[in-house]
Order: sequence, then C-alpha cells, then structure tokens
Amino acid sequence: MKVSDVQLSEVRERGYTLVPDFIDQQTLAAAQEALWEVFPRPEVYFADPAVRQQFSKSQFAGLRMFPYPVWALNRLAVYPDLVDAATRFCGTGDLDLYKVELWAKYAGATDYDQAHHRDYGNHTMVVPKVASSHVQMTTFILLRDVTELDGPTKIVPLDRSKDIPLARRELPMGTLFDQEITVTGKAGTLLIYKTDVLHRGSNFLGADRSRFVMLVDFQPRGWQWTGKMAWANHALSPHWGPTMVSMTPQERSLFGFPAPDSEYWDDQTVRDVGLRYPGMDMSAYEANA
Ligand SMILES: O=C(O)CCC(=O)C(=O)O
Repeated sequence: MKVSDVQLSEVRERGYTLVPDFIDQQTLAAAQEALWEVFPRPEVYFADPAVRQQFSKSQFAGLRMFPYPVWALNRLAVYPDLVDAATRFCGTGDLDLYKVELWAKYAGATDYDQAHHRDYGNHTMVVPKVASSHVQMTTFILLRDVTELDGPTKIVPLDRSKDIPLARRELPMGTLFDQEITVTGKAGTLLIYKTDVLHRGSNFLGADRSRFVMLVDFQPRGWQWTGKMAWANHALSPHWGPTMVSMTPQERSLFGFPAPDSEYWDDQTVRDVGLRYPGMDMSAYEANA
C-alpha cells in the first residue's frame, strides 16, 4: 500500500506514523514462512532450552543483518511502496538504503525494557540538522501481529518532547512513560519514524509470546557522517550474490551498487562483475559501458 502524503506529514510533524496493511498479503505470507529459515519457530523455541540459550545473551541477540537466505525476506527491503515512501520523504530518488535488520524477540529470553532514546546516536556522528531536507527515514515492518503483550515499541510524539534538547540522546528510565504511545498492529503494518524521536523497546507482558520485525532505514545518498553499515563488508555473505542477482539495477543501487549510468562501467567491469555474479543480467550496464 502506498504511504499517503498525510502519513508522511505525520512523520515530519509528529515524528512517526503507522501504516496498517502496508505489505500485501502474498508478500507477507511468503516472508512469514521464510522467517523460520532464520529464527526458530516460537513453539520450537519455547520447547527447547538449548535453542533458548542463544537469545538470552542480550536483548540484541535476536538481530540478524541483511542479506537473508530467502528472497521472500530480502525483497521486503526494496518493497516498491517502501522505496516510494523513502523517495518522497527524503526528497530524492538518489537513496542510500543504509540498514536492514531482522529482529526476533521471545518472551522471557532477556529484559527487553529500554529507556527512551533517539536513534541518531548510532545513525550519525553528529546530530540531525533540523533545517535540512537530508532526513533519515527509519522503519519497522511488523511481520507478525504485535499486541500490548508482545513487547511493542513505545514512542513519544514530538510535541510531547519538544522541551527536551535534541542533544539529550537518552532519558533516565521511566521519564516519559506517561507520554508514550504503544505501537501495536497487525502483521504487515509499517512504522515510520525519525531519528530524533524518543522511543524505546519494551518487555513482553505474557508468556510464550514472540515478536518478529524487519528494520529498514533510508537516507539521501551523500553525507558521509550518517549511516550504519558498509554493504561491501557484507558482500562475502553466501546470500549476497543471489540477492543482488534477484534485484533490478535500481534496487541494487540502493545498496551502493554502481547504477547503470555510472562511469564505473566499461567492457572490463561488465565482464568481470558478470563473472562475480553468475546469472546477473548485465544488459543495463552493458548499454552504458
Ligand atoms: O525493539 C523495539 O521496539 C525498539 C528497539 C529500539 O528502539 C532500539 O534498540 O534502539
């Protein structure tokens, strides 16, 4: 589903928006099934103490970086309506898809309660520039239903935190708990928020519950003091090649892969990149070599 202009205005003004039914049913169902290639199904997790151990080390132990073994998951990062929203929100088609993570949480694995924080701490070396259109768009795609019981994200609308200076990256635990909104929704819901918005992860309120989300973040390409990961550093992952081969040239370029009109392409690079990525259709690059 296309994110509306009203919803994007909400992100600018209130700091976040929720888009129910964002992912179409077929894509969602395939991604949900593919989750079990990466994470234990909840019933397996809760039945086996040995499986449980790996998720108890910290609240971040259930984070898995892109790319994944299944296209049904990888394709969510470049879901056309998501790229469209980022293009409109960031005000440019020259986008940098600067982070993709899958995150599984299981009730009781660890303490998931967080203090309110602003994500810019590890998305930029400096602080968000209020008067700039170079805005980072951060998102959570809910891959299973998230209720009040399922460790939902809690978020503080911008108008309720306007007296807290931007430089305060984290607040003492509990400070604005009475001002926060709980982000619940059906599977397929998209949460869009900005890196200056106070929010936090929270604990499960029921036993045998779990939460599965994908985090996908975009920014205009170009500011070297913002970002999160160097994709070239992930290019030796066994899943990187098949993922790049499955993408269109435009989708690849979101990761920094040279666009068809880049001066990088000549006869040699078209030939050798084609050898590095067997099965990749090189015709768009060839045309400009
Ligand atoms: O998992 C969540 O709902 C939020 C987590 C979060 O904000 C963080 O770890 O920075």
